[in-house]
Amino acid sequence: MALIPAPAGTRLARKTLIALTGALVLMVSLLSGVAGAHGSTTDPPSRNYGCWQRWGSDFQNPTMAQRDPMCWQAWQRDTNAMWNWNGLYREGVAGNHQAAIPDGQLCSAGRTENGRYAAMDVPGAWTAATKPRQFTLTVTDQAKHGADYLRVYVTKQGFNPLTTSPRWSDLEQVASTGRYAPAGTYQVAVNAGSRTGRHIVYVIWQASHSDQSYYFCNDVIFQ
Ligand SMILES: [Cu+2]
Repeated sequence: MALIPAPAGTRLARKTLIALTGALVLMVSLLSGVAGAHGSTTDPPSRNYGCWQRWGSDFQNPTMAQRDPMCWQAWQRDTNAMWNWNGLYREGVAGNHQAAIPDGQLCSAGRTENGRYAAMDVPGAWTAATKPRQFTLTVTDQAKHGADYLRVYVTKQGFNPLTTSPRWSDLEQVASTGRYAPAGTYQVAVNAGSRTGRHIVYVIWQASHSDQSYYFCNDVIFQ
């Protein structure tokens, strides 16, 4: 009896089940690895967080190429940047952010992690959050690192995020905070002045547990 081969359909089903189980184990380990660590701007969403939030459960959907093309190119370039949306940081910068990050590479934190986040530097029609010119920005800290400070910059009026990856000189600082005790979220009031239209809000989160500095590009459209 044991020598009678299983019908082809059964064998296929068994192979599929094994493949699915393997994929599920991989997903669970990736997601649980992400869950306890680091953080990002979540409102407005950073490029890295927004692409994971919108497409993490549907990242192979080819309609992303039309509906959210900058996320599509990011997912195509390095899925690890998306699964690790909360790991966009550098270590040991000692507060010299401008020295550590070259112009044109602000959104990838100077191609940190061997360029894992390089797709964040590509200019284009990133999905942008509509915001009033005075709004509250939220950084989510899953790891409860705390913050020595948050610094918030906005691109100067006239800067075009559709065609240009920002330089430091394209930014104006609009907020700078003191320390935050470790918590799940940190908020800061932002006043973007008289700006209108599409802008990049750039955030530096200096974590307190060690010299770990996070850098986020957040696309907004001011009403
Ligand atoms: Cu961390």
